[in-house]
Amino acid sequence: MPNSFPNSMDFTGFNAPSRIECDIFDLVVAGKLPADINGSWYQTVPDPQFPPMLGKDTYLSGDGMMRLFRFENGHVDFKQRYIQTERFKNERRARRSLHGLYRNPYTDDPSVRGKPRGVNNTTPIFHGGRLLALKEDSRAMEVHPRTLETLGEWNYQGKLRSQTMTAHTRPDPETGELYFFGYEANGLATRDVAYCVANKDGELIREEWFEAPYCAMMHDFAVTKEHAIFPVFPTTSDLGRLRAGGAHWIWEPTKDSFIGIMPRDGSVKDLRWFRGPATSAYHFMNAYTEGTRVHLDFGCGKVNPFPFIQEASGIQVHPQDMAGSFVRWTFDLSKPGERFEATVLGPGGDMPRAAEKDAMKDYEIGYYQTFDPTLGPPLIAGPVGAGFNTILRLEVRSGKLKSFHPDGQSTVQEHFHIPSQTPGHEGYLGFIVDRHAESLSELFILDAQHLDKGPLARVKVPLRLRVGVHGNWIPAAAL
Ligand code: V55
Ligand code: FE
Repeated sequence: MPNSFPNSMDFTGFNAPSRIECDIFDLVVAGKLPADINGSWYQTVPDPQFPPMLGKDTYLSGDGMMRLFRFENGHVDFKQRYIQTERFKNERRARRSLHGLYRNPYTDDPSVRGKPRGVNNTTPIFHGGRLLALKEDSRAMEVHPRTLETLGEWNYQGKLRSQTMTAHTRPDPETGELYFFGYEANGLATRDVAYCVANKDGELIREEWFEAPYCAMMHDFAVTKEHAIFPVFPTTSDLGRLRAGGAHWIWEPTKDSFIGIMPRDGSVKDLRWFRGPATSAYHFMNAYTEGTRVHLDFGCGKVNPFPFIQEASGIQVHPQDMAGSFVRWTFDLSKPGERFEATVLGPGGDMPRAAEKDAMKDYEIGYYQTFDPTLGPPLIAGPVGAGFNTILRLEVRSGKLKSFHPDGQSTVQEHFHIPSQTPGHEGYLGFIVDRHAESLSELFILDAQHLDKGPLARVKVPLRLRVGVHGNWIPAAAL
């Protein structure tokens, strides 16, 4: 194969394709891994096996790779395997890419017309005894949790009607249910959204459809003990544009943002839409209901941050002008009208995560990431181009912040929270550190409460691990 991966930020630095499937037994660990860390961290990575057919593409299109760090009694084993989607297998047979623009099948090679084009590269979840690899444009793929062998599409035993399933599902830690949705549920650029619930055994017990105000990139949603919250920010699609071979998404700031809220056990007929000016967000930290008020915490940006979407929209925005701040939006269901309140909780950022036990309820602590320009120039990592270099611990009520950053020549991949077995202990944070100077990776483990004190252990990986997207920690007892 000729090396014709483009020189763009999507394929260089820590975004350079890796294409390595491997096993490494017993990684070298510096420092001491706490004895109560036993379980598996799965992470999904877009990793294109071939250079883009059209000469350029986004990081988001890469073939899904599943990564596994398995922690056992102070030892860590590593495994990485491609997810064998139809698309992956078709391209492997042809020894080249057969797909065109991100989420536009009208730009594909005629040999794959009408065939599935999902890459399942965004989030691994473990629910109902199954490990699933998710991406918002298609159904889940099931992967064997030990061998990482691909087992096939998972469509809830043929019950799921939605053509898509979000990469951001919301498990209720108390009931074991999985809340999720699918947008473009009825096909490309449709406004249909499917709201779904699977019970703790992984059976689909509910699927109800509604129409969003317009077709938007609904990347995440939020659920409280009482409500489901659907965000609609103006990154929009259009079937005519897709048919003409254009971009799936453009940023359309003349449109308002909408937030739909319904009782989570009620009906989509009860959805109430709140409304504000154009904003952009990808991920929600948490949400909870307090009496008649619903709180939603997240990093709120001013404009869609992805360069390929900005380019399709004819704009170019400097990273400093996109960040916005970390906010709490509060919706008062006892008041009429479309308005809501916004409070600033911290500096702008993304990749927010709270401990799983705190999901859906009033909570004290969350962790998210930011880019601190004083640490050094931006380094190429992830879909926005510049990777985050700092992890923040936010005390939500007081706004108190603690932070950790590796050094000026490293970026951090999304962190995950590991619960501790010791009562009252806040648990640990783990994340991959991209060492740009050495082109190697390490997995850091920190005490979550004292993350400013630095790593307890550093798991050395003798490879450059291409920047992944999301991951989830599964305790050994759950597997
Ligand atoms: C995101 C990631 C995706 C995608 C859409 O981080 C949005 C946001 C890795 O794929 O397809
Ligand atoms: Fe995401």
